[in-house]
Amino acid sequence: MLMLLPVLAQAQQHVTLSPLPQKISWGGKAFSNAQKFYIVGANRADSDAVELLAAKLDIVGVNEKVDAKKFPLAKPIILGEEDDKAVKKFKKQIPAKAEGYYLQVTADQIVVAGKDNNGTYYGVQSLLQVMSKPEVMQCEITDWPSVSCRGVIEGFYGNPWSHKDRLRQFDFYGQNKMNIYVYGPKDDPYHRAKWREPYPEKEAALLGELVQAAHRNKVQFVWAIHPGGDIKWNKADSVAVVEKLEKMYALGVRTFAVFFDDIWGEGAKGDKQAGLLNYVTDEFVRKHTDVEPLIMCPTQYNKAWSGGDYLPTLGSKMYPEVRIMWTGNSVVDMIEKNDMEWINGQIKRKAFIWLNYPVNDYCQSRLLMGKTYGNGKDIYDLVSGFCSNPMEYAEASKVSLYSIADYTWNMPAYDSESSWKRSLHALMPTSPLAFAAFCQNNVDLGKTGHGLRREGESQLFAEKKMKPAFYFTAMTTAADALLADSVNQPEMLAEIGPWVESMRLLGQRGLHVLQMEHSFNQADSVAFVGAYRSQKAIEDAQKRIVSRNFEGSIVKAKPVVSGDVVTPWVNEKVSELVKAYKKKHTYGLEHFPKQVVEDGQYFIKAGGKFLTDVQASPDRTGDYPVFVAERDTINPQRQQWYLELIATTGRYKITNVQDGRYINERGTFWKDKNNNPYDADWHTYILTKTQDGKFTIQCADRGGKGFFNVEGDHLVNHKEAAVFEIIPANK
Ligand code: LTM
Repeated sequence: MLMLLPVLAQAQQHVTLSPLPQKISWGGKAFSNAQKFYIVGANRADSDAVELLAAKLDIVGVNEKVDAKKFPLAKPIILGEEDDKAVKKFKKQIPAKAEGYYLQVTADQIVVAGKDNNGTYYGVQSLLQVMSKPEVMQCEITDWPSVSCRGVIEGFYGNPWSHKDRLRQFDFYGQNKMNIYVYGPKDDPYHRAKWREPYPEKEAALLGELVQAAHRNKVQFVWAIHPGGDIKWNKADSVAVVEKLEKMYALGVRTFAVFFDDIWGEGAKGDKQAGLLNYVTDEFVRKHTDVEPLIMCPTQYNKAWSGGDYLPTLGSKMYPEVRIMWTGNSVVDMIEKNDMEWINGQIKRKAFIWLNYPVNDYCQSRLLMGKTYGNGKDIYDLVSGFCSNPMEYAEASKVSLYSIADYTWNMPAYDSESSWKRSLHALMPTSPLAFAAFCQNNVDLGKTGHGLRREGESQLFAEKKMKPAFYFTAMTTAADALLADSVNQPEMLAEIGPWVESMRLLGQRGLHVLQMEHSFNQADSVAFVGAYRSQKAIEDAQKRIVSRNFEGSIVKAKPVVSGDVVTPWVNEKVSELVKAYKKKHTYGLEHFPKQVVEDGQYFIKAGGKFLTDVQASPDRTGDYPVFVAERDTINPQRQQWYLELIATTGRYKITNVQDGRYINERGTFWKDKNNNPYDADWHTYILTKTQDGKFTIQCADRGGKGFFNVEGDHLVNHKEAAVFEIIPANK
């Protein structure tokens, strides 16, 4: 038995394994990693584990056969599963948990003894990590997973991952002990829109290849069908589902899922869905001896959307072995113990978590590269599986997936901060610090309908722990380092490249804005205008960046970096400086966005009536300004609007003077007063003066190119423009 020195162990431990093992202790140096080995037990042990060892270590013999004369110093790796002869002596040390393993590294030998095949394979994966440094330390590990199904659901809208993306993912899952991958990209037509049709031959062959690659990495490949959009609840369609699954079975798939998310109408009926799942279980799953129980995604897949007897119907009518997916209290949510208890009670089984993070299909301009935090560390006994729905950027998603692997393997020990830091080193070993700087600036989603926010974006800047000049320089330096590293990390850089470039430009722009400030303070108008123009040119270049080219019509994202911290800071600084400059100087005014009306308070009139903020709804949410014939003499400010030119866009923001609410692109006020995000892309307008001195008001950028028009007594967004009088309020 190893002599373990727990205190010294910390100092000597050169490797932090990931996912963190359940029990690990370290001893002194065992040998160098240039060591040669032979495998004892290779003929019975898990063949993927044997192959992995052969591929990664210097194996000079298998099944004890080693030329002792030629390799007198070769050491044995004793390998096998619980009942194999080779590991018999270590049976007691093997944890009594599925996928568990015992690993021992001493100066004389290595033992990898798995509870089952996956266990042996995971033991080898841990061994490879232990051996990743030149000096290999003695150690003893007893390990098993917290959650039985740990992995990824490719379930997003947008560009499905490529074949190569997926192959790289499976290797990554194997290395990180994730054992399930659910195939359900919304934009694969044969998954959803054309669910009845078989895959064309070429695509079928590729899928077959994927299944094998997944299995080699001990990853169950789950193929999901999404028939709910147009299913008829009749025999023909039930048979069509089974026929399609049989085709996927022929390609090697052994676990299947049926999805009913994001549908309504006929397809959304709980009793019919339960009937179909039972039919497929009877007619397909149970007719094969090697098919796992089904997984289903319900239509009411989160608490906010639940109601009626839908979930209890699934719970009582669907065979208990069918696993039911669940995204939490809302579509995008982190999962806690109480939530699990609630849903498990409804469906009378342990829910299978579909975590909508780091998916970014609803906030495509952002990459979600921050810490993965917020899920309870006490839910491992309450879930039947835990899968993360990632971004369409497969490599970039690995920052979070690395932590999902860590979390699901050893939940009680999970630490989001340290896991995140380890992921940066693992994924960008040649430039971890630059990658950390990049990830720190790509954390938050901004305001979205789903409401999830992620904290810590550009923290050093936000908390003023670093001066802006240093911060901007650090951004450009980190971006340069990463772009230069595209040789080492081509796949990652191909995905994040546009954001890296955008970060580089943002840093540069920030430096020019500081130059503007300096020139303003020095009253150097030539330098001020020069710096303004430079930052503007950089901003324009930044706006031209789009994410990688995709085939077909699927949206390309316009990268946004530090969208809630550094970018708004820079924009506001430009506006503020230009405003101040215009008050004092006349030089170079033609370079700034055209001032169609001076910033100030105005009446806005159409057809002789005054646009008025009547505060129609008692809690002041969801209402809209209306045109009123009379001047409001009691609350005159309700009819006064503050028009302000945004120097970075040349568009105007229109805010009510009485209560500060701004008009959004629909001509209304934001519907939730507590969630009233101003966004210059949506909520600003181009004012154009007509020949008779009136104005048209056009929505701009993401708000579409429509104009404000008048319908009844209120504003509407229309392709035809109405003309408005914009009259200074002091007249
Ligand atoms: O979450 C589920 C069950 N379905 C869809 C996903 O396909 C999508 O990726 C996420 C995030 O937008 N939201 C969904 O509703």
